[in-house]
Parts: sequence; C-alpha cells; structure tokens
Amino acid sequence: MTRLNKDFLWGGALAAHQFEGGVINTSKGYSVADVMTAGSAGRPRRITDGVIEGEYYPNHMGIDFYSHYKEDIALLAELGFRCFRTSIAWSRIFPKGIEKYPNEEGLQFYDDVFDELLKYNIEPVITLSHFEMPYCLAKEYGGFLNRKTIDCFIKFARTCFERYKGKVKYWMTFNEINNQMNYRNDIFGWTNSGVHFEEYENPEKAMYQCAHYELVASALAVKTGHEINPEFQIGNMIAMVPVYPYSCRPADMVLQVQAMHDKWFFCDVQCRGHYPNYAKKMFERKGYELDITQEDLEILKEGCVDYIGLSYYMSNTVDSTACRDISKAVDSTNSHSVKNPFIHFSDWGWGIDPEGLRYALNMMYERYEKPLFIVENGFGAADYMKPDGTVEDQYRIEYLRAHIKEMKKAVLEDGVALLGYTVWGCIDCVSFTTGEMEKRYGLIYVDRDNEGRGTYKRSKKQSFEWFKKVIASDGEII
Ligand code: BGP
Repeated sequence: MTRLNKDFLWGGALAAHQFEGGVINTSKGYSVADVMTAGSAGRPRRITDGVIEGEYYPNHMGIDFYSHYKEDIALLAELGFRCFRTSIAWSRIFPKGIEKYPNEEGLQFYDDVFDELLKYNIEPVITLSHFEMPYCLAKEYGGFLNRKTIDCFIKFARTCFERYKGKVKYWMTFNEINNQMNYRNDIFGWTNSGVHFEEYENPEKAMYQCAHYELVASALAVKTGHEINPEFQIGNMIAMVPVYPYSCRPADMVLQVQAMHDKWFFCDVQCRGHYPNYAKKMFERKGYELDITQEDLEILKEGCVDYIGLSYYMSNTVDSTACRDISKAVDSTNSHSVKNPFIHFSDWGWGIDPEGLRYALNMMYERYEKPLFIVENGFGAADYMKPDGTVEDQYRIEYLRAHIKEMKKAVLEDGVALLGYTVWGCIDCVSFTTGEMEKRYGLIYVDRDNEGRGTYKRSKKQSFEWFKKVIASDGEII
C-alpha cells in the first residue's frame, strides 16, 4: 500500500496577517503583526509603537486576498485541495479586542470565504490566533501578561465558534504557541503574547506567566467550543523542531532530553491537562511563583485538545561540549546548539531534514497518542519568474517530495495517526520572520516585491501541477 486514505486532508496553509491585506480602508483594527515593518538585507523586522507614517508595513496589503479570495480559492480547488488552513484575524472581529459586540463586516468576510471554500468541498481548518492579537490589547492591557486578556480571547473564540459552527469543524487555538520559548528574540514574544519580554526584570519568568494565561485561554476555548458543537475537532499548534544529540556521548543524550523539554512544555499541558514534573521542578528551582489558581488547573484538565497541529521545517542539534554566545547559537533557545553536519541548509539557514519529520511524528504520536495534523511544511526560496512567465521551482518539489515520502512512512509503516498535510504559504505571501516577499513558499506565484510593488497577478509555478498529481493520486505519485 503506497496510497494514503481518501479522507486524508491534503491542502495548503496561510495566515490572515500574511496574505489578506484589507487592513486600510476597512473596519479592521491593527494587530500586533500590523505594526511590524519589513526587514531588509538581513536587518530584522522592527516592532513599532502603533502605525507610524512613512514606515512600510508589508502586512497591510499582504497579497490582497481580501479582494482576490474568489480567484484564489478557485486556484486551490484546481489543485484539488481537500482543506485550506487559514486564520481569522482577531482584530477584524474585535478591532481593539475589548469591544462589547463583534464587528459585522469582519464576520461577514469570513462567512464569504468559508462559503466559497465549501462550494468546492474544501474543508476550512481555522487557527483562532496566528500572531494576530489586536494591537490595542497588547498596548493597553499588556497582552497575555494580563489575566483579563483571557476573557477577551474567549469572547472572540466564542463569537467565531457560534457564528461558524455549521461551516468549520477543524480549529486550532494559537499558532506555534511554543515560539515564545525563544523569548530573547523580540518578535516571538510580541506575536505570541503581545509582550516585549526583554523589558522585564526576569524575561523568562514573564514568559512563563504569559504562557500560563495563554494555556488557560487555550483550554477554555477548547471547552467552550465543545459545548457549542461537540463535533468540533479543536487542536493546539506547535512549531515542531526536534533536537538531536550531536553524538552518542551520554552527556549529549541528557542535554537533548532537556532541550526537548522546551519543545514539549506547551504541548504537554495542552494534551495532558496538567504541568509536567520537569516544569514544576524548574519553577521551584528558579523560585518562579506564578499566578496559577486552583480554578486554572481545573480548566487545563477539562480543556485537552482533540488533535495536535504542528509545523515542521527543520531540526536542531545540541552538543554538550560546545557552549556559545546565545545570540549567535544556531538555535537561540539553546547555547549548546550546533550545526548538524549531516544535513543541508536553505538560503535562510533552515536545516533541511526530511527524515526528521518521520522522527518527529513518531515521537509525538508515541508521547500523546492523539491524531496529528501537519499544518505547515514548505520551502522558502527566492523564486525567479522567467520572462515567459514560468517559475521553475524544482527545488521546492524536491523538498516537498522528500518530506511527503517520510510522512507516508510514518503513517503507512509506523502507524502514526495523521489527519492531513498542508503546504505552508501555498500562495506566495509576506514572510513572517523577514517581512519580505522574497522568501516565497507558494505553488502559486504572486507579482509583488519587497517594497510592495507589483500587479498582484497570480501565476502557477511548476510545483502547482506536481502537487495536483500528488493529491489526485492520494500521495501515490510523488
Ligand atoms: C511559521 C509561521 C508562519 C510562517 C512560517 C514560515 O513559523 O507559523 O506564519 O511564516 O513559519 O516562516 P517565514 O515566513 O519566516 O519563512
């Protein structure tokens, strides 16, 4: 058997802030992502205090899905997509995050998008918050460092669940909730929690407090969703970056286990409904007395996820004998991180490791025995459109092929329960980390450059026809 089941959810993924546009001249409020400038020539994105005139904010236009959604969804249907993952921009529904009533124009937009998807039998897979907290909540409330933000999130989640209960079955709470473990990199704390952790006396402690409130918000959303529609499948979403020991030196093995704790932390709570012992011990050791109530612990218990959504792009490696400046380490969450000599790296330094996907899926399934859903995997490259309008992205085909092969082994040989696979950035969009258009992931090219120039015209890349065949053959022809 080399085919996956007919009900396997093949598709693509995007996030509201990276492709919708429709920020200016609509009723949408600014989100935390909307106040981030584009980076350029290796310079990181900057988080500005509000929207400042004269600065360039690439997310404001995205690729203008807001006005192209019918054309775009028709292309996804042509690919044979069975699902499409996107997010609901929180600040389109509650522009400031604190309003009493939701914004009807925003709600209607997603009704239109979901109706269009369902017209082609494409199942919407929806992330409630993909780095899209209303800017006002971050600014006025201090984001998830404030317990009140939980209520704001739940009001938003409840509104979405009630409004779309007949249209959406698959949900996820927060995108890559574990990114903020990397709290030294400002954009992760900002986009996950609306907080600049480095401004706090103990940034790590601040991060764990935010993490707790977010975990409570996530569990409460799962509970609320199930009350509204017991048929809902509500998952979490983590960035899965498996860590390898550099050698079989016992100290490397122990280090790998410790490094993986950072990767598992959020997922452990969301899947098991309680804090793992290694975290409790760490809080104790470091003297972190967090605001965690008995009621919170009950909520965590009652709000375990139905499935685990994951992104997979790369693996990392740790070496107990190496200890470097954390800001220069390959993985800035770990000072022992080193380059893996057995894998190649993309132009952006992301380690290409297809077998790591099989390894990760096995590890996760064995740990939790819950269905998994690969909701992001893809290859960022500076694609070139030839004068005749074609884009030959053979390197992307190779990347996806290699990963799909390993995914199939995990399902067909190892017995991992997997709901589906969505290619990240199936239509070119604004890159999250760089804020540029140049780092493209799409099967569909969009004529827009780093400065926002271009016609927004969509064109099929070479990978378009290839992926279409993969889906049509249930993954047999890759
Ligand atoms: C994940 C995010 C996405 C996405 C992707 C690729 O971390 O969930 O939003 O952008 O990574 O990252 P980038 O665009 O920085 O290459």
